[in-house]
Amino acid sequence: MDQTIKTVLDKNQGEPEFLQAVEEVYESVIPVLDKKSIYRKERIFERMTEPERIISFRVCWEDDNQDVQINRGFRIQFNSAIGPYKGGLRFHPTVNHSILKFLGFEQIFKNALTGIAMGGGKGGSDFDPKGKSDREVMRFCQAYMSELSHHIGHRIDVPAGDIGVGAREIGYMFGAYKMIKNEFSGALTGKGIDWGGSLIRPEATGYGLIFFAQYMLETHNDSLEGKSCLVSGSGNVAQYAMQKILQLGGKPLTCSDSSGFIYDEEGIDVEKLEFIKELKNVKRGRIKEYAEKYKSAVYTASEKGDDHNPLWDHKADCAFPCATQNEANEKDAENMIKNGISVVAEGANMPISNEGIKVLIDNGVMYAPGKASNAGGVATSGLEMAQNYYGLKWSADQVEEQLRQIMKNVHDSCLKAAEKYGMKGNYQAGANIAGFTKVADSMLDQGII
Ligand code: NDP
Ligand code: 2IT
Repeated sequence: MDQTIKTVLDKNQGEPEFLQAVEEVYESVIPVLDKKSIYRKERIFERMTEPERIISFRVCWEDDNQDVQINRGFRIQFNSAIGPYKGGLRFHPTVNHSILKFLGFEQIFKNALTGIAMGGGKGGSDFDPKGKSDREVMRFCQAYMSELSHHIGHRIDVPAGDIGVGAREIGYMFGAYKMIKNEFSGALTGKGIDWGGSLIRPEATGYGLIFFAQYMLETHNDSLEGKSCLVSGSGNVAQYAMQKILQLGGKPLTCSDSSGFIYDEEGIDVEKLEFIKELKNVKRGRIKEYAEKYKSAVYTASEKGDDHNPLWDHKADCAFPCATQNEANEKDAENMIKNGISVVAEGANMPISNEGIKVLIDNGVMYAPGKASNAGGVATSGLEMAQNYYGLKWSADQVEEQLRQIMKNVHDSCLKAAEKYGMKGNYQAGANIAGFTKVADSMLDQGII
């Protein structure tokens, strides 16, 4: 093992998700580091893996029983070489330094790929919104923002949503930010349409993912029309991925939550998707209820300790993991191949293990890493920032057209970078190389900081 990666691995022991993300990028950029020796001399990779700032704080709030609750709040300002820190907030009990560092690290390259001037950041809390009343969520968000507000701003760091943070949470956090700072500005994205939000931001990650998959298929003179699709998750990304699959003539067969998944042999159509949206966004129910309503569907509960995820063990053409990190491993990748999957594009961040990715690529599956294929969310956040800054409001068609063009550019830059380094068609290598070189060159220009 060479010294560069060894230093990073040694320094970050006990942070498995972060190291997984670092190793994934490092493998791809070795040829770049070898070709341009100044990157190694200036220790660019080592500097990139060290966050510029980690903010860690206590969040105290009172629940509906008037009991005191204590959570941990974080914001990782990872890299500002190409713009202000930008990236989502995750509220989930598993949130810790390792998870947020992996997400913040990925965000650096993803944001660079969008072509918009945004640095990388991520934050969140181990707070679990599940089972909490709206008022409890509000009090938590206010308490969280009472500290976070000191560290963000529309030219400093602009958070948005991620797992457990949607329109409701952004609303409460924006309200708190405005009260604390006495300022109405675009310090958060994913805002409501009437108070500074952008049309198509809710749809953007899922739509962008499917545009990306469509561009991948087009390189083989193919399209999503008539393709059966396995989707995981049933939150923001999964819902709008399914919506765009349907608009392009494809057929979603599955979706899931952390308790289990449904397989609908007749396909999830527009009406069934509306049921899912209502179930997950309004009633905050479980995906199990889908199979109680639609008899064409079978529900399978997830089993703790299972060595694979049975959702991926169904015949289909495309797979779109849209739930969370490491939801598919090597065995799942083998199952995808056995079941005839030819396109895998990640909606979630790092949903497939590094071993799983290798299996897919070695077997000729067209594979897109999340930092490229889910970049539509943050890209549209960038469009929201631009509208806020100039006081503009673009129509849904205008935003969707820009999103489509950005996904095309991300797609093409992956292919171009991969080809330049002799790895034609390898989106993983291409995304890492294109994102890395842009940030690395900006860091070189700005000196040793
Ligand atoms: P949501 O909170 O809206 O939905 C998350 C979905 O994933 C839910 O169905 C949830 O199930 C499931 N899930 C969460 N944690 C786990 C777990 N540990 N095991 C199994 N299932 C789980 O989040 P998003 O849709 O916004 O995010 C999904 C993924 O997409 C994440 O990886 C996120 O980082 C990524 N992403 C999001 C973007 C965005 O704009 N929102 C942009 C780019 C990437 P349950 O309801 O049971 O928790
Ligand atoms: O992972 C991601 O790119 C997001 N959660 C969206 C970040 C953003 O700032 O819109």
